[in-house]
Amino acid sequence: MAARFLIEQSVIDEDNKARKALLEEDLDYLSRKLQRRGIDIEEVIGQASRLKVAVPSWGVGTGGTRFARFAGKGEPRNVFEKLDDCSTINKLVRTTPAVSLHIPWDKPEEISSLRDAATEHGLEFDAMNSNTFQDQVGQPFSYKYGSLTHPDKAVRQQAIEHNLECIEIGKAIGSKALTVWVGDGSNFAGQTNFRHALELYLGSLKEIYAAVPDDWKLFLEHKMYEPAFYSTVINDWGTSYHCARELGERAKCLVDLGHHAPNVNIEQIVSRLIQFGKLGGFHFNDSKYGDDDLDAGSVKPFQLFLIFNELVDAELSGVPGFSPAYMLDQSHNVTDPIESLIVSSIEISRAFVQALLVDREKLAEAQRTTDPVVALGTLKEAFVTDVSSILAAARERTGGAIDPIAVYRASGYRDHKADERPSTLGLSAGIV
Ligand code: RM4
Ligand code: MN
Ligand code: MN
Repeated sequence: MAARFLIEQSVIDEDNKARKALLEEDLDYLSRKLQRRGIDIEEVIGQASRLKVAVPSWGVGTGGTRFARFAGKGEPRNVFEKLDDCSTINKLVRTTPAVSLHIPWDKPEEISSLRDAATEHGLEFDAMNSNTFQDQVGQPFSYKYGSLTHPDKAVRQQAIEHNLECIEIGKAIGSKALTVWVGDGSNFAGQTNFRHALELYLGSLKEIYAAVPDDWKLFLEHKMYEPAFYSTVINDWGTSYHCARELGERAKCLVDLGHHAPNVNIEQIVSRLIQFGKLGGFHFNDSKYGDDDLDAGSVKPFQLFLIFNELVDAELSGVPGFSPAYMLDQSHNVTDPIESLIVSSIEISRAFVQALLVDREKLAEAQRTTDPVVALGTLKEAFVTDVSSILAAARERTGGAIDPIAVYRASGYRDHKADERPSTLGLSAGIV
């Protein structure tokens, strides 16, 4: 392979040196403020780098809408170039050491070369994602009218086999989970029978579940609508929960933040799934109207904080079996995807750290004494704390950049890639 430009550690270290003094000043100030609340800043900095979030391979390409896709410069053209980009993100933030692959988009010709590339970058593979929401070249049956819930057994079988193949690839690269999101549903009233479609789904999923290794998890991802606009088979967390229970212990529910109606109380859904032992993990993103796939924390940072408030509460209460998987799932239409993923991973860390700062005794007391003003005030006190210096320090101490975007831009990474990766992609629409 020809030499590829990658950001050297020394470049990060040099940039950090120039920013260190100001960071220390900010930390000093914040440390004194937190001390007043009985919080040790060192302890929080240590915790901050504990939370890891996986990056979706498809997120490093430029996304699009139903109308158009405006290709970016130097986009990755294959899974190896995607890994280069993912590794760049991780080098700068140090909280994204795993990549989630989508098959067949990321299907390698040789599995061993994929493993080697990941090892070279110090990356691991997170959940595998199957794709039965579009047809693949040379595939005998079409998914136009459904895949795992298609009325024709032959179509369902083809979709089941695709999922089994994803598991096989995953086993070979050290993945430990399969995420199944199906676009199956209907566009018109009467087009499908709701009960029958769900029965078919469960029948197909049982076959997939049987192939899921003992130390794996099977994530069921619900989504209210799109591409089916009238009804979707796995439309909400309740349906997802029912199916996960039917399937067994290894089956869990995955919450993609964009897959709910606007204004839905997602933090309460998260709490319910935790309580029922079925919270598998997340696809983080943000949205205004639907599955917008905008950057995490860009529209509703308070909601993201409230979700992490539930997660930290569950962890501190020692809920048995609580170990959700964290992943980003975004589509970057107007930004440099690497920058969006950097910023989003930082927003995830920010929400987590803010949630760590909640005075839980005070909150519990406010709940006992029925005092909503103090209850909300306690959450707000944590939410409005500017923890940027904690996040920067956590990055710097683990080898990342105090200012990742500045280092990334100064490195000229994107221009190097524009030279190295002449575009091979034609005109296309499509969300990813
Ligand atoms: C879906 C869903 C899935 C993702 C695809 C690309 O809306 O979020 O997780 O794999 O998009
Ligand atoms: Mn998703
Ligand atoms: Mn989605």
